Amino acid sequence: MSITLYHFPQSRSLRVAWLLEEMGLDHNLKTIPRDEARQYAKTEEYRAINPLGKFPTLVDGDQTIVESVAIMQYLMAKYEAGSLQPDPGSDAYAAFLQWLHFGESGMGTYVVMLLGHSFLLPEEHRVQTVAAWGRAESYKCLDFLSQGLGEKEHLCPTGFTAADISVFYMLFLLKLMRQFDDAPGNLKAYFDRLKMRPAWQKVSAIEH
Ligand SMILES: N[C@@H](CCC(=O)N[C@@H](CS)C(=O)NCC(=O)O)C(=O)O
Repeated sequence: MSITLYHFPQSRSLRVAWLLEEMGLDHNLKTIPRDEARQYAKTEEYRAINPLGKFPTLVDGDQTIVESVAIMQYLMAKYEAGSLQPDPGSDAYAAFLQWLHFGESGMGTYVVMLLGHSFLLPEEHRVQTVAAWGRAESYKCLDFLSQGLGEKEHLCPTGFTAADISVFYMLFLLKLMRQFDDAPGNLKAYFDRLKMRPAWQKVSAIEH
């Protein structure tokens, strides 16, 4: 069985690319350069794989799956996840699932609101109050994360897990937007620690 990840730089496919590296799973990375991604997403070839035209998409043999966090759960359930997820029967698993999903479901909406109304939309379609709302809600999420992290090195008491990968991506987006400077100190230190992981350094350097 061969695994192919459709990836474009700086997108949520980074989560999956990072996890694949941490798991040491053989895979093909089909990287679409950033300035070609929107065009490629509209092609018949890609629409046949992912009718939404979004990234990431993972193809694993006969399985095709979208949604970055769902793909992460799928990979960890199917292959050897090691310490990247706590034992489903353990106390740490609840915290793990919470943070794994919080990275996308809890936080994604607000960060994307800020991103859309500050950068992505054409200027004439940007609404300042929506951007401000996105920023305020994103910062509430950062406070919640900061409390959850406390003095720990990682979100789960068991150490580095896929939940850190999920959440890190949202911090990365805020950082790209230069909206991370006012984040709580423990989160800034957490971000700086995670970005030193060799697997992140490898996947974040991929441009095409
Ligand atoms: N919730 C989805 C979001 C997927 C998504 O919106 N991906 C963005 C990149 S981060 C995308 O493909 N954007 C291209 C577009 O909307 O044209 C996930 O986590 O995979």
